[in-house]
Amino acid sequence: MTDAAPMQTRFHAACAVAREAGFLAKRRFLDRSSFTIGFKGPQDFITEVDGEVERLIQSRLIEAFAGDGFIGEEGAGLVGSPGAPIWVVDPIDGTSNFARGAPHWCVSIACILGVSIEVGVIYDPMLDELFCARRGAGAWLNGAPMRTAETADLGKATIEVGWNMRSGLAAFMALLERVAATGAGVLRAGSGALGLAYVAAGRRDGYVENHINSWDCLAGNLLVTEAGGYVSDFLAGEGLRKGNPLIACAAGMKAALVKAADIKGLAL
Ligand code: LIP
Repeated sequence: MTDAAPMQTRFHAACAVAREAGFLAKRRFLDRSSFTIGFKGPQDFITEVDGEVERLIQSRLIEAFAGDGFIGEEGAGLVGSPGAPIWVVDPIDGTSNFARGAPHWCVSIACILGVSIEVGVIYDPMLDELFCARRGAGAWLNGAPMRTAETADLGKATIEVGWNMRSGLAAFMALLERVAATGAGVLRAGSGALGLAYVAAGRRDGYVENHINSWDCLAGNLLVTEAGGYVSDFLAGEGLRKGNPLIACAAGMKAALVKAADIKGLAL
């Protein structure tokens, strides 16, 4: 298929590829002897499955959309034609959960055009839940429309605070304390992409992190905005290549959560 394919075609292709990739990852997940566990850094888990799934996703999407660019968490990179869409992919988000046998991980596929997220697809094969969105066309969970929660009081909210070793323990603990001090329920579940999908589905009220990478969050960011929520300007500056801080939440949470989280370097 040429690069003239409209975004709607890319949306449907991304949904199909996310399912195929999720089925492969689930087979490996259930056969615990089919992979080994390594570390890219402190608490930064990696298995052979991450690369296997990423290569599958890249081959399917670039075969269908020759000329598109590709950025994968595990290193798959392809420079596309000038001005072409770029696929931004985390083959397994929640790798620490995947590695330890905890069924809270997903496949995350986004497609951007310039600084506009056009397609976002997150598939959780363990629950067979496909979260998807196309810019301007709404957000869907297994074919049903998604809306973020109506919560407007942090004291009644549930907020996920993402954790990674990139920002340091002190910054994480300070962010966690600021959010918890509002009376919100706080948790860290180990998959930023699923955390964002849950905000879009109204299961949680917000997701905050001092630093998150583009492949972890671009699909989820579109889900949240298309479900009526707020997302900070993640692609500002070097967000695509270097990551950025992130706040994503139900619309009624925005002012209070941005104030309470007080994340340095956040682009509103
Ligand atoms: C995940 C990210 C997130 C972080 C998680 C985990 P990965 O990425 O989505 O930034 O909070 O702990 O690191 O490494 O599982 O693909």
